[in-house]
Amino acid sequence: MNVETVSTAPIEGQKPGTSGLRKKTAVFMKPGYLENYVQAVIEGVGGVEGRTLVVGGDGRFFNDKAIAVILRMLAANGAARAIVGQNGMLSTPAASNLIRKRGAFGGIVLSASHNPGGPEGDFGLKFNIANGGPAPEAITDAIFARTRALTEYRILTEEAPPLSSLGETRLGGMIVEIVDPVKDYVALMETLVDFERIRRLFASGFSLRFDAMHAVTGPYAKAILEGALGAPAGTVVNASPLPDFGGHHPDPNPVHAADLFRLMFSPEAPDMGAASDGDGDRNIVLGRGISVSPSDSLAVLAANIHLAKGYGEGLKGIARSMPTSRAADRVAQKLGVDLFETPTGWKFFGNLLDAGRATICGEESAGTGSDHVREKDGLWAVLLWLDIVAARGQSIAEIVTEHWRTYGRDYYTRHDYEGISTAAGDELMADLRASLETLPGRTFAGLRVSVADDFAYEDPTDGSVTRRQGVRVLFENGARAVFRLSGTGTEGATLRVYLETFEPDPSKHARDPQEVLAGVIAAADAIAGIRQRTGRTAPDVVT
Ligand code: VG1
Ligand code: CO
Repeated sequence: MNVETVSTAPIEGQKPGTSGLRKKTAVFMKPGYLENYVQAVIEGVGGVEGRTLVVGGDGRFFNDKAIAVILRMLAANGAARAIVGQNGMLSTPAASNLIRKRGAFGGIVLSASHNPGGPEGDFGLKFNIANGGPAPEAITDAIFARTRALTEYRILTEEAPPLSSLGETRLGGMIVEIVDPVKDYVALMETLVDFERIRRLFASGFSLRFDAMHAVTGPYAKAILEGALGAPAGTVVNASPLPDFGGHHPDPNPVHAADLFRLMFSPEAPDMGAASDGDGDRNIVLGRGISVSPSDSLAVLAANIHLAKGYGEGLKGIARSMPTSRAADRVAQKLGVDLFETPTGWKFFGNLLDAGRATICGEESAGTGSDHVREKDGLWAVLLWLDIVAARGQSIAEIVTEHWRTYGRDYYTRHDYEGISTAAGDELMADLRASLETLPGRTFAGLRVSVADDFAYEDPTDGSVTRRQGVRVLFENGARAVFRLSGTGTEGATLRVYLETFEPDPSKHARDPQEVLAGVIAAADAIAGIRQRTGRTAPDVVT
């Protein structure tokens, strides 16, 4: 085998964020950029000699070329086997499943998730560890440290094999095994939800539209929904993955999945609408005339999960990211199980799931998952909803409104200010942090602050501490505003403002969240000076 050792020098800014390294595609395609980072990953995780790794991505532009380089580098660094999704495709949850099922050392997942793809779009690379989950901070820190000290990388001179035909080939001393990306995932889903019951639901005329947004879930959704579960052909739309996602952002929010949202609020609405994102880990669920906020979705799924086939024993605990609404806390309290509040990003759930302390996890950003893998899982959440709908024989709207009647409603919205200058974003957060001690007792837009802090998390399983995870402001009426900067963007800064308030009275549950939260929105602006500092009069995205 011909290994070339190429001298190189550290490249600035190869720092993994909320979910791996994300950059403009053009940056990733610069000579040596990908190679440097992959070598740093290999060294940061302690080497890959003799090890098995899973490799795949969401099929975006540069996916195949990047995989070819990664395979040559894994082989040159002594890996024993690479398990690769056919044509380089693996959804994030399917990659997580494969790592676990095959007992791999870890995996390299290529995606920038909900960010647009293409030569002008974004690209990303994330390392997942043996439990199938994103590398925890100790490892991402080690990877970053390697990026700053690198002097050479190793790559095979031989070309990588084509990724189109299933089976094993050899690349240097490494076996490249191309696998069907869908098969194992379908088998896993069958153990978690009742396929027979959902089949009967579709046979009875239940209608669904699943929008795969030209991203990786298309083939999975077609195989499961239209194949195994017998939903009519055409249930899955935008089902063929495209390298540029058809020019759209594969983000299942009201802005980028506007067609689906419009349909679900129109007279032609099917019984259920759903969509996933670029790499298949996010989900949004809608009923006729109702969009289920992801925070509510977590709470409803937690409250009903015992009805699903794979969760008859109920929950060990519930975990949510800090900015996610407190709806899930009410369910945990009623069930008498623990509720864990973690920083944003799936990497913080892994330890809780491994330790058997949580069964279901969720984030307000359209992410839900369980202990079946170590990533959030878009299609799984949709299937779980279907199983619950089938078991309860009620519509999505009925299930959600009944949930609110039982637990009260946590009105919730997130306002994103995208592409503001890094300086404005940093200054806003720095000033907020500096004012924390003086906020309690003061009144903004009529709301009095009771507590303000910067969220820090101590992992209950290993004691590791993660600080500065977002500024929380609690008001005396129980409302909450949270401020943080996105860690997945590739240009400037994105400010996320998370706003919520609790309404126990069922006669007040049918209101528009933006109206109900108008006071909290005004108070958040008064506290942080958003309009004045960003020059924006309205958020770019409201979820
Ligand atoms: C965002 C979301 C976060 C999610 C992360 C990765 O991070 O807020 O909840 O875990 O994306 O999701 P940030 O730092 O931009 O707020 V995905 O589907 O992009 O892998
Ligand atoms: Co994603």
